[in-house]
Amino acid sequence: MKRIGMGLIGPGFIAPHHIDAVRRLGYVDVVAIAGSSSASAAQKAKLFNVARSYGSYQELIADPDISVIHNTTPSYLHLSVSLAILEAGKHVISDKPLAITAKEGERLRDAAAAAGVVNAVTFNYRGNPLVQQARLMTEREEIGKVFFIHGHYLQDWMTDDTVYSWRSDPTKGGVSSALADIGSHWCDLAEHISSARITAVLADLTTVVKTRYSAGGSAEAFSKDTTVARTPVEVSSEDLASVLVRFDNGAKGCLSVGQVLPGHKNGLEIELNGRTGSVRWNQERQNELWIGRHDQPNAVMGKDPTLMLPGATQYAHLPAGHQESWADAFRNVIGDVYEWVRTGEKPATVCTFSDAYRTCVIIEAMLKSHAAGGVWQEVNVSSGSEQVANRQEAIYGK
Ligand code: SOE
Repeated sequence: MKRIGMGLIGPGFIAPHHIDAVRRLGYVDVVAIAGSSSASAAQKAKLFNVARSYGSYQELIADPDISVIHNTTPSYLHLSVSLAILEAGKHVISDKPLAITAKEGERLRDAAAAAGVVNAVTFNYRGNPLVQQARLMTEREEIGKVFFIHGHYLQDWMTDDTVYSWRSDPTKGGVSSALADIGSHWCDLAEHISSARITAVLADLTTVVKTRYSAGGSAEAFSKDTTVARTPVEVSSEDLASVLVRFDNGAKGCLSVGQVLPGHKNGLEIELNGRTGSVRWNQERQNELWIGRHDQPNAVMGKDPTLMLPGATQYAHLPAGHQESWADAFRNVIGDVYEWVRTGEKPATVCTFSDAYRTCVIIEAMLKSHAAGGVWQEVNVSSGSEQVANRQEAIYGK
């Protein structure tokens, strides 16, 4: 198989998972890493056993051995870095959210369509085998017409007021915290599993921890360094949100999101209720899918490739009873994007810049709804040039 050269810009918290995922594919070479300085990039390159390092993203983009670039910079840099990658005609994989505003997301969607290259955003929970099982069951109407989609994404890593990273700084993480960081995952999953689109939202937001104590610099997410002097910072972004949701197929929904909820680590849960059955998936019990019935006993389906629907089985790599994990699902998402790079055919599971732009608009609608005093806010997605999924000539120079 033809080998593909990959480069990564922004070697922070999530970077090793991108590198691990591409290495597991077997046909991708991690060519180089770019960081904010030559020294930090060189140090990370050594840590990840990568031969080349660059002190600027422009140098990495210009490297002729690299054709796919992963943008794992803090959210405020997504726009400039992804635009530069697209302008160079290279394939781009961006971390979520696509951008810190819907306007920026729209620019990226349009630039990706114009470039005709592979473009994807790592809404990684799509890669879980039982998420795909739930999506396919819903598509085959195994739970009937879906009328209610609800759930939550609850975390506690920001409970302590000494947790302060770029994610709480509106100039770097955007004005939204909980909704943009994790509410976005739930919205993406709700649309992906149901194939319905969120059309309106009504949101109530709260900042529970209003003052945080910054250790300065660019602390990474989950950093708890207690050895440094700290300065107080007033926080404006929400760390708690309750949202009502309406979908274009008539379904209703509700969602709770929080980052300061003691005991909740990575509690992403989604349930779809249809007229003949229900499905529920919880990230912390990701090898199980709850299937609810009114006229039969309920069931918990374990991840088992021999029992899963065609189309979902390839996301499971181990037999029944062998637990798979966050990193395996992440690898699946990255694997699907490289499949698109390799073949020119986009797998249904890939979240494109166009899909992720929708999510930016949904999150912004939630912020607007709250700012207007808690009123229904429509999700107004601008029309743009169609996604150029198969522009083989642009990608492969045919
Ligand atoms: C931090 O809140 C975080 O790492 C998110 O950024 C991820 O997207 C989520 O998967 C887990 O939590």
